[in-house]
Amino acid sequence: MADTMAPRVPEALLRAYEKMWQEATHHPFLEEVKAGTLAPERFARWLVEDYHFVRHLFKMQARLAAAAPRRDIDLISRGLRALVDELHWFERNARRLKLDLTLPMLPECKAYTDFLHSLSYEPYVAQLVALWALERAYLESWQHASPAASPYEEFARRWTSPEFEEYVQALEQAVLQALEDAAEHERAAAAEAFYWVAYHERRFWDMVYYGT
Ligand code: MP5
Repeated sequence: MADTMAPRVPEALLRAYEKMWQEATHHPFLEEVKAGTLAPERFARWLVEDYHFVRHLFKMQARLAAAAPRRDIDLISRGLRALVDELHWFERNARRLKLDLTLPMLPECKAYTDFLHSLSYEPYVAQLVALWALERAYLESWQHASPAASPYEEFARRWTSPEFEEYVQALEQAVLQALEDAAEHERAAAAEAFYWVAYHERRFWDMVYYGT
């Protein structure tokens, strides 16, 4: 990013890192969810690691709420509330499938959540871009897994519902506004945050599919 201008709109971020984005949102894991052929132990690994991810995302997003300008507070707090419900949802599913949520995170999940926490040292716009990017990655990924076959339908529906799509679009609008207001060095930090989200999303699928 040093000798070029950093992207000013969300679409330009997606274009600038097109190949990485493609890799972050297409994976054998998702193809097998769609076909209903995914091995239960791979699915179980995803569920446990994603639970840890969401626990840490809550903390990251709480800091984002603290840094948010007035215009973004309704949106960010709506997202926070949804994360609390989602933690309960993961816990219910883990109980049903008899999965242990107390095990330590796998290293790739730890690296991703450490990255999320490191964003507290970055400008607000970089934190917001990371949140939008990781939500959009899940929207696109699960769209590729849809319609999912049994027993995975409910999981794919969670991240492909009209409400979730609308949330991702609202985040994209907030990103647009924040990038417009940002200085060039802040836009560069935002582009870097986008890059790392795409990187970690891909590693996350590899981890749950292939193991660590
Ligand atoms: C999300 C997630 C989406 N649950 N896990 C990963 C690895 N990336 C993105 O976040 P949310 O809050 O579940 O929509």
